[in-house]
Amino acid sequence: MREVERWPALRRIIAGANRFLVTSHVFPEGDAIGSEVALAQHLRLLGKDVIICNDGPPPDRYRFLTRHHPVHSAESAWPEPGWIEAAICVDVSSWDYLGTVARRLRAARPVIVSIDHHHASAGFGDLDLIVEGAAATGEILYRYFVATGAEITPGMAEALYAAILFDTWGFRLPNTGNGTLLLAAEILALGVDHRSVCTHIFEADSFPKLDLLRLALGTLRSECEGRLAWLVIPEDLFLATGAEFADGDGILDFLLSLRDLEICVMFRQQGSRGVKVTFRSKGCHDVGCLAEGLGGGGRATASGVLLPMSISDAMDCVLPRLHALVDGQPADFADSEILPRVSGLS
Ligand SMILES: [Mn+2]
Repeated sequence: MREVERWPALRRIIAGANRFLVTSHVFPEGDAIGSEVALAQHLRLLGKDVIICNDGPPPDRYRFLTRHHPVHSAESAWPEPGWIEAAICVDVSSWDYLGTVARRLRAARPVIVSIDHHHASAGFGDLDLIVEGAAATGEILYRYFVATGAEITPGMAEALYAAILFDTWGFRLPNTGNGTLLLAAEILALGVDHRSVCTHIFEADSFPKLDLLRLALGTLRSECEGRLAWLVIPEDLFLATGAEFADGDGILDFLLSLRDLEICVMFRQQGSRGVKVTFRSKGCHDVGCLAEGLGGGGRATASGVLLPMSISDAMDCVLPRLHALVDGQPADFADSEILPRVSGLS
């Protein structure tokens, strides 16, 4: 079913409930938080009560968005039993990527909607609005607001613009198309300061994050005549720099500047939970399918998986698959036999 045909269904669900939980994936970033905040403001304009709760708290750099509507961790602000009538999950359509929110949502049993642009293989909510061609979930929301004649305040526009700017990494990634730029121009015209959003998203790094980048680049290796590159962030690099796990976000994108590179990957220790493996492709290989085969998920050009093992085991597991992908050989790995269902996102 095309997206426009599902919009009346979304509108009906919104009209039929008064108390909404809005949520997104673990480690929420620009598209997740921007989409949540824009949707929450839309629901507030309709007179609904809204709480935004994620697995964990939002990174500080998104304060310019959370001033429009607060974004909480589930632990600090999960509503009382019976409060949630409908839950709208943005930028996620899988129980695995909801973290602790999944267990709480399953217990609350509200009507569940997902609005997402990631590849989704199975039905997730009561209504799944998956638009894989969209550059960001913020783009889907913008199209919904326009199609339904909803008011878009400057605050909503800023949140939607931040979502699209983040997921295209400043309109640089392969998901950026003619339509993305036209739509971004429309959103800017609603009163968004482009430079201000860029500053918050791309120019808000701490010194420990840059220090982490310096040490992480020391582990950089290139294989397959430069078509594959990878780096590693073990726990001791976090300890040496004082950087947090989330400070590793974006480090992999620096590798995209390498000439001849087709795929890059980062192995990042996530405490006792295992190793977060993150993939980027310049577009000629589908790293979304690769991550899905490992139990994770994402898009063709940006994906990830959390592997519950050591960094060296994760490298032994992942690098041969990448060699096969880059060399164009059909993969013959018995994915499901080695790996339990685990979570991860780009
Ligand atoms: Mn997204």
